[in-house]
Amino acid sequence: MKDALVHLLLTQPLPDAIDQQLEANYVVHRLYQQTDPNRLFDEFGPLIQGVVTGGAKGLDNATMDRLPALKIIAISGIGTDAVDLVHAARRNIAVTTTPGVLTDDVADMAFGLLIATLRRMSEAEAVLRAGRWPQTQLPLAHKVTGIKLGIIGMGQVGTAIARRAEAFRMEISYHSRTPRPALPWRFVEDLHALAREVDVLMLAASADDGKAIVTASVLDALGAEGFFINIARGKLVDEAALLDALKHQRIAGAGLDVFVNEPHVPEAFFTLPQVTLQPHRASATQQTRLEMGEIVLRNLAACFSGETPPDKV
Ligand code: 8YV
Repeated sequence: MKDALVHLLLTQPLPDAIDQQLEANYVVHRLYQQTDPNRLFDEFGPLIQGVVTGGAKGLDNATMDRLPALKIIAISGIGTDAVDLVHAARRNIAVTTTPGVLTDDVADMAFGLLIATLRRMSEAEAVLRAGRWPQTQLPLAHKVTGIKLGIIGMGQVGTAIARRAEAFRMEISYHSRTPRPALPWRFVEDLHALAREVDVLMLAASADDGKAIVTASVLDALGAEGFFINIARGKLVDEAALLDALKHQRIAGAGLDVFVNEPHVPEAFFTLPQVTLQPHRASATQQTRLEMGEIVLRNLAACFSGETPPDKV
């Protein structure tokens, strides 16, 4: 039964089946459909008790503070870097995520980008689609099987990527805040050393402390033969340095699902044939988004029946 007292704010669309369940149980306000968000906040801000948002979108403090009755920020995603957890805790607002269910999709996308980039698939497809195959001599690509892969971040996603890499007989090493001796892969304490020795540097770290770790000097260490793949967060990379390294062929190529200022991507990327680009799609499958949505529903239900949401961070 619809509890007319509970108002929710959605910052981005959810799968239809999830949206329908929200509609059936709550009063739903859709921020992404508003031409004048201020009106929504003025009229309903004091009533809104729950926000459903994405990992990259999160909720900024100014918006949080326009919602005085807020009890829960339910993230449909695993990243909490776009929510100020300290600020939320101070206001006694629960923050929840959707752990576990998107790991495989993100690792699959990481591999898709790796293969597409090393094999120059975007560039070759663009030639074919433009009808230029007959007159084009494409450069040879880079072999994928057996390469040296360096993974930054060895959480669930990093581990899933490494498991896939084993099937491709890659030589796997990783850098992370803490070594994980139970895992079979080689830990490298110095990120520059890791970048120097691998063919592909794969970024799979969380962005909780918000600062760029893949800097100009890390890209220089990766070098002109090295490729960079990012399925984590744009802000973990010095994007200007990445563009510069690509433009001047100081690295060989990049596969990117994430950017600093999404959904806006520096146009300079579009003209680089050695780059594969995706608009933050790593978890964007019907199956996974549905599972993520179910977890959001269970966290909201727990919160509004006075229980601790099961996926509270
Ligand atoms: C989603 C993400 O694309 O989990 C995350 O933190 O960034 C992605 O899986 C995002 O949450 C969209 O809902």
